[in-house]
Formats: sequence, structure tokens, C-alpha cells
Amino acid sequence: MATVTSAAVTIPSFIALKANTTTKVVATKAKVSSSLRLFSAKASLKDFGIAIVATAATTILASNALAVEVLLGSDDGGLAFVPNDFSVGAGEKIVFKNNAGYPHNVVFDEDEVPSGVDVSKISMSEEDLLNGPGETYSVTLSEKGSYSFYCSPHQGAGMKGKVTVN
Ligand SMILES: [Cu+2]
Repeated sequence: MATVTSAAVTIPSFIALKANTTTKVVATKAKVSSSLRLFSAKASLKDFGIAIVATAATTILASNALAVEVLLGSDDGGLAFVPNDFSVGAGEKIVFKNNAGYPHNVVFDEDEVPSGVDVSKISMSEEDLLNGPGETYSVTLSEKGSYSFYCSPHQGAGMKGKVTVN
């Protein structure tokens, strides 16, 4: 049957992402395939593929499987990035999230980023602040190398961090 073949081909590409999300994807697919059984083999194969992609994308976003979260302010109220020294893969999303001691912001240091990187494209402006609980600022770095960043209101208090993009 065409639907069985399709499942066999598409499942392996998702296994690498996260073991426990694979289970959900497979479960959803089973329902999709049974509802498509009345269509022609070719049509169901095509619709099937689209449904799987949509489900997988939603699952990834919900679980943040491909993002790194950095807290702004430590749980005990310290003016710090948590963690303040970490690594990400090139193109991996970094989500800075207000936790305590806000307002905060995230400004990359133009003297401590890989050459050719325009810090204005990856930084918040010095005046721009995250004021509310749980507010986030997200950035994706594609150039490999070491980047230093700071929070402009708390730079003097030592709120600085470093990320290595591999
Ligand atoms: Cu701050």
C-alpha cells in the first residue's frame, strides 16, 4: 500500500530530532492515513507528506528542540545572563527571556564578534528594553566564531555573556 511505503520513507528523517516527539508524529500520521484511504494512492501520498511536515514543524516550535534559551536575570535576582557562556550551532535560534531584575536588553559588542558581522542586525538597540515578565528577544547567528554581548542597563554591574557559534 502506498501509505505504508510513505510512512517507512518519512519516519527516519524525524527520528534524529527528538525521540519522544517522533511518537507524536507517528500517532498523527496514523489518523491522517486512515482518513485518506478513500483517495487515490498518488493523492494520499502527496497530502500525507504535507501533513507530516506541518505536524513536525509545530512540534519542534512547541518543544524548542532547536533553540537555546538564555534567562535574563538569575532566579535569585542576580543581574546576569544564565548561562553566560554557551555554544550553539550556526543557525540555531537563541531566545533571551526575561526572568528577574528587568528591564534588560541584549546588545552585541562590535569589537567582539566575528569579522564582517554587523552588530546592528543582531542586537537590540541600546534604548530598547524588555520590560515585562517572560518577554523575549530572539536572534540567530549564522557566522561561526565567538560573540560577546551585554545588557546595556546592567553592563556596569557585570551583566555580560559570550556565545560560541560552531
Ligand atoms: Cu540587564
